[in-house]
Amino acid sequence: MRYLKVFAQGRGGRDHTDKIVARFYQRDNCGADQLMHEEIAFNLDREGEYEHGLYDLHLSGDINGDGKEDFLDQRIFNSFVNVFMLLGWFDFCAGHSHCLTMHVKHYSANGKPNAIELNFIERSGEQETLVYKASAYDGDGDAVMDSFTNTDVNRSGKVDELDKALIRVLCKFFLEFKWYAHKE
Ligand SMILES: [Ca+2]
Ligand SMILES: [Ca+2]
Ligand SMILES: [Ca+2]
Repeated sequence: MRYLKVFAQGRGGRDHTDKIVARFYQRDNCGADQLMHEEIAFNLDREGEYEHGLYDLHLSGDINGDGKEDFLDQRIFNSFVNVFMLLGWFDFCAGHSHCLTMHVKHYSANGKPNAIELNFIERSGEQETLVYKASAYDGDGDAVMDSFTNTDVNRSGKVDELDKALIRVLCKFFLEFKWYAHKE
């Protein structure tokens, strides 16, 4: 199984995000996780202020697996990072951190992903706690997710269309990474 783990690092609060790290893991049959590649987006502002959409990307190469290292890799990762930041799923308190993992949960008969799971995890030392999860489903088999769990993913205190839009767009970019094994 392949999955993606994303987290932000900074000096406190959502306005002081220094970088966002995305790690692409592969889990073998014995349950051991292997880090296959890591991508980083640094905040460009020297004051450490979060400036929407402005990142200095440090990519390992061809991250969408199309055989080319080009602007498309940059564009997908930049877009993904921007949506991830809208979740506000970070906590820079000492000893605590938040991360999001995403993986394809299910495939349709034609081998296309038709369910994606998002896990919102809090880490404290070596301990990882699943705080909540969200899922997206593709009902009509075109590999575009079209229904979503009622999850307050941006922690606004209510579940509304914005939460669904965030899940939908996150899943869209996640699928563009092609970080899944066909028909597990
Ligand atoms: Ca590429
Ligand atoms: Ca669909
Ligand atoms: Ca919400």
